Amino acid sequence: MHIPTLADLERMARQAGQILYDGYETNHQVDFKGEIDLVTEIDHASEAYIIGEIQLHYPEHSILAEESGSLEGNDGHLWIIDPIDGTVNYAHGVPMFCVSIAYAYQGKVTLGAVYDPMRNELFTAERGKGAWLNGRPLKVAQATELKRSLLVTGFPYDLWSTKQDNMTNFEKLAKMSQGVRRLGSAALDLCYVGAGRFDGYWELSVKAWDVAAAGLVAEEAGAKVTNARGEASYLGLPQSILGANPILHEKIMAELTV
Ligand code: LIP
Repeated sequence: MHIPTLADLERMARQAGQILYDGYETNHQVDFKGEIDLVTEIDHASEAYIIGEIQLHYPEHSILAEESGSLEGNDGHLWIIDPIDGTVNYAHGVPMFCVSIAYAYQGKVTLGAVYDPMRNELFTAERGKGAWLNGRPLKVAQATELKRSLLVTGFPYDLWSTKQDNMTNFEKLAKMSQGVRRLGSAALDLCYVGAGRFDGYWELSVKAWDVAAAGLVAEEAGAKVTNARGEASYLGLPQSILGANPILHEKIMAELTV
């Protein structure tokens, strides 16, 4: 069966990123999936483009996409798509968002591409071969002490009501590290760990499409990426996640209340 190459994902991510870039400062049609969980017409346009490309070139493959849900096909070949990761930022004109495309073969993500069109930064990874930013190899930061680390996290869309609001973790780690940032895009958070910009990222409730591609980028750059309990699988729905170099990973995990 026809399977994609990393170059195929790069092309699709760049083209979808152009859709995001072209629509960035237009007036958006914003719909609400929840109190603070929104979607714009550009999310739909980006996702329609990506799904169209997959169904044209890989018609028998399965797809899991944030806005369209699951499109069943041969489950040995699964595409996991976030058409805009950082949708709230995008809707408010904050230039911190990306498109995320992952391909999984027999349940394991093998190819990933995360594209930030505002910075023209394309993060890519191929399992067992490495991770790159615009073609340059990536390597995680080597900080091993929390007090010398810059961390990043995020908060769920049910923040107003959930008991798992991550606030205790945020305060605790903010007082043990050089700081904890909240960018609003899980995919960029995790890619920035891979790039050594952040030393660690955790979040208590992310979706597979937020982190499938960026998790591979971080892993192939040398990070240990698990759920927040240290279990290997982090692609359940929804799932916690923790990524950092192996030494710091253990130190962050020891402080988290999940
Ligand atoms: C977002 C994540 C972010 C998380 C938000 C939301 P979206 O994804 O990237 O890290 O904190 O709750 O899940 O909705 O922009 O694709």
